[in-house]
Amino acid sequence: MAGPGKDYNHLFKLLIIGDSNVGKSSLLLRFADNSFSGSYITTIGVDFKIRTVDIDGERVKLQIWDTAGQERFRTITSTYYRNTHGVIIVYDVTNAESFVNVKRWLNEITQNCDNVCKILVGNKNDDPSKKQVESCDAVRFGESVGVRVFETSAKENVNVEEMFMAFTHMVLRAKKQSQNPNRHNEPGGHTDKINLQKHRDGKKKGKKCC
Ligand SMILES: Nc1nc2c(ncn2[C@@H]2O[C@H](COP(=O)(O)OP(=O)(O)O)[C@@H](O)[C@H]2O)c(=O)[nH]1
Ligand SMILES: [Mg+2]
Repeated sequence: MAGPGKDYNHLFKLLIIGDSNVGKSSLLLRFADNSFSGSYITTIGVDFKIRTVDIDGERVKLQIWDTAGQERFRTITSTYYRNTHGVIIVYDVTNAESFVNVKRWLNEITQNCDNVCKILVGNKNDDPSKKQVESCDAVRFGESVGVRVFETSAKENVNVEEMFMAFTHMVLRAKKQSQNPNRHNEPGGHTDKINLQKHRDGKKKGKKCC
């Protein structure tokens, strides 16, 4: 139950980062638009939206921040990262360069946050003929840096809800583990599963990997 005067049990600040044009704002709109109270903060040039979700009977209020174009300069002011619980790093599966640049974003997170949850999201996964970043390469990279990978399409609403919910679970688990470190051996650590988009048409891809 939420405490008196509070409509939530947990409040998490999440960030969405990644190269320009990979679909960060589209992912946020897709996730938050059906039930949100949105704000646009012109003074600091950053946007955030709120969505509250239920996780195992607890109300988790997500304050999800989106950059307002500063990512074009490949760096974001360090105040943006302050008090962040989780960072969503987005690349575009149809743009190999945006995947290469994930390393830079990971470095920036390391420089600005200690102990933050991370998730890697390959967006625009809706046109196989344009795909430049193979799922297996993303998974291999994700495993090498200990970050779970999701492939999504904000355009076709594929895996977006699943990604945000799985990430919220991870952030909540991390909070509980930090409050009770003896529980750190519980199953379900952050590298245990890789969730990629299911092939909706049931067809197998020609290339086998992983
Ligand atoms: N095909 C496709 N296009 C997308 C998807 N998500 C975003 N876009 C398009 O990519 C462009 C950039 O999206 P935007 O959300 O502004 O990217 P941002 O700069 O990372 O915030 C826009 O033209 C979107 O319509 C997607 O899942 N699939
Ligand atoms: Mg944007």
